Amino acid sequence: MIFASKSTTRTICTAAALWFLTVLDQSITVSAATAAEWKGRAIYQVVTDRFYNGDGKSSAPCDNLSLYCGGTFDGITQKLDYIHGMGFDAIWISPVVKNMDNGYHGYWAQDFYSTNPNFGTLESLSNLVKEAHQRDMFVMVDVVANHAGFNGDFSSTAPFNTSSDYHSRCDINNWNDQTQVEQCWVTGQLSDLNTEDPWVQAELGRIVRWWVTKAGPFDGVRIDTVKHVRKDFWTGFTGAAGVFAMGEVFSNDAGYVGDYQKVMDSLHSYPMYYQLRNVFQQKQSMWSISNQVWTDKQNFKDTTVLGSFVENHDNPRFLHDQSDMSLYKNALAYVMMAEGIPTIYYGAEQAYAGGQDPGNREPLWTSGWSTDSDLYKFLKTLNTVRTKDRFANNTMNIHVSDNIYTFTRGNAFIALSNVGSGQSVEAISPVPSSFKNGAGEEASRQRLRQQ
Ligand SMILES: *[C@@H]1O[C@H](CO)[C@@H](O)[C@H](O)[C@H]1NC(C)=O
Ligand SMILES: *[C@@H]1O[C@H](CO)[C@@H](O)[C@H](O)[C@H]1NC(C)=O
Ligand SMILES: CC(=O)N[C@H]1CO[C@H](CO)[C@@H](O)[C@@H]1O
Ligand SMILES: [Ca+2]
Repeated sequence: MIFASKSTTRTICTAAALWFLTVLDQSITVSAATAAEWKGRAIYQVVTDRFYNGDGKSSAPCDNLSLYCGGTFDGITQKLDYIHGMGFDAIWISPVVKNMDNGYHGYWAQDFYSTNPNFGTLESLSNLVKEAHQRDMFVMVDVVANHAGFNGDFSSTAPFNTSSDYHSRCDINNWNDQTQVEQCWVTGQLSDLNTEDPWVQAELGRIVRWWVTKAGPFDGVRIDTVKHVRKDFWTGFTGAAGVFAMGEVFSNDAGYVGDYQKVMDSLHSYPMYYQLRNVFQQKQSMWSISNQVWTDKQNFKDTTVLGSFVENHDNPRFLHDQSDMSLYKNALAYVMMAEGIPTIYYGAEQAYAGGQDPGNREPLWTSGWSTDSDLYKFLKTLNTVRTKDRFANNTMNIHVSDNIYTFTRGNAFIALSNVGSGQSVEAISPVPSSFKNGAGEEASRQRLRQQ
């Protein structure tokens, strides 16, 4: 039982991690965490600049969400117990490299080997990882290999400082043309790295290796803009990272997204995200979820390690588009209890409701950090159930109808509805007899076949 207790010593699996141990604090338990070790964890997604400024001025609002608001690595460290107290055992933080002006989100790299001074020093970053590990929490760092900052300011970008390190500037006009998607510039502005060039490829591998081992050691990487780089690049890149990798392929097409699981461990569950929005925001039939479960199984190598979510930094928050708290809780319960690695966006626990980026990147310090809020307690309860059943990774549909979705996860029985507050649904108690024999599962397969 590798997750048995905080004091459990995890296996040291790579030479690099071993090297790290000899150089730094011998007492830290480190590992190049694998997919198997991430499976069963739940991630809390932090936008570093918006989480906690750590300087005591915790009530200062942020005047302009397009500029730096003041969050730091030390701020996250100071609030780790707030996250851990909700039951999360992993965090995902923003890219840590030095950015061009106003790159508060981290996706506009200027120096791939320097720490973003707005967030703190390499030392404060290492301290954050160390403190997380002491709480048996994993840390996933966001990394970008597709592009540097914008508008082709090559000479001031390190180490990619010549125009031959980049693709020629062009707009993505035809999203069905994969070569354009890979070699033209995202938004027409982000300097697109020439990932066809062997030196650029090798250097990007050295960079991710450097951060994972030196600044962390991080337990995983989250990879940005995956579909904008040729697929075969990622095998070498994730190999160099040497840890669990979860990538962003922004698409609702399970066939398209699933193909990328050939070159990395995991992807954000974007196809299911769209269905969760349809079902819990628009009240479409629960069959949309059930069908997506099976579609995903046909298109992904391993659906159990996909990062499931209903909100992130790139989309309006759930409560912005649908303010019914009951629907939100049902959506969150699906993310937390169904197959996959739950990924909950910071601020969910305080019922944040921001709209399009950057409206959805509100500072958390204005919330007052209540651990008594309805949703903080709700997420904590779900994490308690999830952790108790950590190894029971089998999920089975029991009963699906337009308004009800029930499934089992190990010994837990979960019933969700999409009717919203104050509405009633058809009776489903007592628990259907099919709970034991999986008849519901077979019925949902048949229903799918008929469509
Ligand atoms: C916020 O900052 C952005 C980026 O500098 C700027 O374009 C915008 O005008 C600012 N908004 C306000 C309200 O000052
Ligand atoms: C470009 O970067 C390389 C290191 O990758 C460095 O040796 C060289 O001096 C840089 N050139 C300029 C013009 O900054
Ligand atoms: C309890 C349980 O069902 N565990 C299963 C989790 O998944 C692995 C393979 O993915 C199975 O081998 C376990 O039996
Ligand atoms: Ca590209």
